[in-house]
Amino acid sequence: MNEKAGIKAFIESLQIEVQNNPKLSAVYDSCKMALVDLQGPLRVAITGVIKTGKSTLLNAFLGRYIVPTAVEVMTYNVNWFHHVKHSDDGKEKIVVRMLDGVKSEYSIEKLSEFVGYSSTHKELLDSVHWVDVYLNHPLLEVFDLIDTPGLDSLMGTDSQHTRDLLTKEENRPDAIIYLVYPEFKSKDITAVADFHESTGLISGLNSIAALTRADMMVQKFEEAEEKIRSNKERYADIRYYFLNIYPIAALPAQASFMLNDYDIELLRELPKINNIATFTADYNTFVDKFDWQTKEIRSHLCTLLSIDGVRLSIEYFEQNPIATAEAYKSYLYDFSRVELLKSIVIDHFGGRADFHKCNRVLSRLRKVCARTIQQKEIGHDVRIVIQGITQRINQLDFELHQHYAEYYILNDYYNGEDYFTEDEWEEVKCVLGEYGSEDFERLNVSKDTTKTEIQSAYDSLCKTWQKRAVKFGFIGNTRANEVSLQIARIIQSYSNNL
Ligand SMILES: Nc1nc2c(ncn2[C@@H]2O[C@H](COP(=O)(O)OP(=O)(O)OP(=O)(O)O)[C@@H](O)[C@H]2O)c(=O)[nH]1
Ligand SMILES: [Mg+2]
Repeated sequence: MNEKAGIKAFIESLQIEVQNNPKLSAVYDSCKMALVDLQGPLRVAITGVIKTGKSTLLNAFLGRYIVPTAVEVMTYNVNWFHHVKHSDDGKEKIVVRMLDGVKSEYSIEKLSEFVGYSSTHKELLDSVHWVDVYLNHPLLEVFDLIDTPGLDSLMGTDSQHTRDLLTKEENRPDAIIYLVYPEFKSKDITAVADFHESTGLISGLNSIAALTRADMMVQKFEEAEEKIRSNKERYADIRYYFLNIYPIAALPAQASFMLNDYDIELLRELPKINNIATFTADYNTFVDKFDWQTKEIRSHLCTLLSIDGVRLSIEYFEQNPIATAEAYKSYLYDFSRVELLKSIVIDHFGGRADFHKCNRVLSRLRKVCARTIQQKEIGHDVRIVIQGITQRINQLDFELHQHYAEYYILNDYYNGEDYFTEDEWEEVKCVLGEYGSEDFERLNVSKDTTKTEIQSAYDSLCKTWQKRAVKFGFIGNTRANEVSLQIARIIQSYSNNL
């Protein structure tokens, strides 16, 4: 039986054991919630301060314009995306959940009415708790995706809704993608630290950051990467919060499925116009002062691409005047690096879904037991029962630690443990899969390395860690000694499984 199945079986039997004891009703409720959680997909929230491009990235991930986006503050309520197979009638739809508990269903097209900000129906928006969206998309088979209002929104109760929703036990996401633009600022650090405190959630194990809108930077991705480097130096805490920070440009990815053939033919014409660089100097010049097509068309192109994307397209058609529309769309999509982020998210979160879920379920159950045992009125017999349950939880937790030893080692890194040097930690992160779980990625060697070479690299790395274990043992650093031995064992298991 695997870990998840073992935990599920334990919770099922516990639920039966406590169901008729009113003093253990909280444990019963926690079991019920745990069983739902264990079989549901991992929940990934896209979060960050306002206007970082959260909704645009969500649309880009789904390859469909579903969540409204805008230059002004837009997302007012949480949109929770589920695969259509979880909808009660198997159909695509939205289910609006009001704060008073009432639920109503609408077609997907109505989504913006319930989540997009509008001063005219603010009262309605304020009475929405969140919106469930059921959609037919393969990515949603792996994760639920949650689009959130900006964490620092000043427009009313929306930020509070986000915090309440995301920090409540039953709704808490398992992982987050944190977006920043144009770089990390102290308010991001505050928002992340705050979120971490209320959920205990953010660590590199389940959080990834992305620096967005790289297309708007003069030097594009080069500049974004430089910003990431200097941000990591300036805010040392970033290393504990996130696996890494990846630069992206979600708007060109969204444009790749929003632009129609007519739009593309117009863009192809632009490089032929004299002094085009002057007319595309900024948004206002392009939309208000450029005598080409209509103002509506110019503004439409800027909405889909932004002025930076228009310039990018001019450059592309200058170099590829007869490229097909498909080739141009692929260019936009590849440029965005959204696919790379998506594959990192799938690999990093998807591969660890069971671990995150088991961990969450056990820690929540343990908390409920701890709360219950403190109640004076429960009596001696119930106290003994809870002690027994806690012992079983501890045993399962111990087995989880054995089975997922690598994640607990990585957790030490993200918790700032310094029993290894920075270089040793980098080696640990790499071999334990933080930069990809293929053998060549774990060993940081080229993709075409042969199986024999991989084997011998694993064996030699295993020996290195055994030697380090001896060294740490010799100097009396027991934790480093113990973890080094664990690492050597894990590497040995990779080698054995080749
Ligand atoms: N140039 C460029 N613009 C972008 C990019 N991503 C988003 N935008 C633009 O930035 C604005 C905000 O994007 P949204 O996706 O609505 O941002 P958000 O974080 O969801 O905003 P709120 O929900 O209001 O907090 C829109 O005008 C987008 O078109 C990008 O990668 N490049
Ligand atoms: Mg939004």
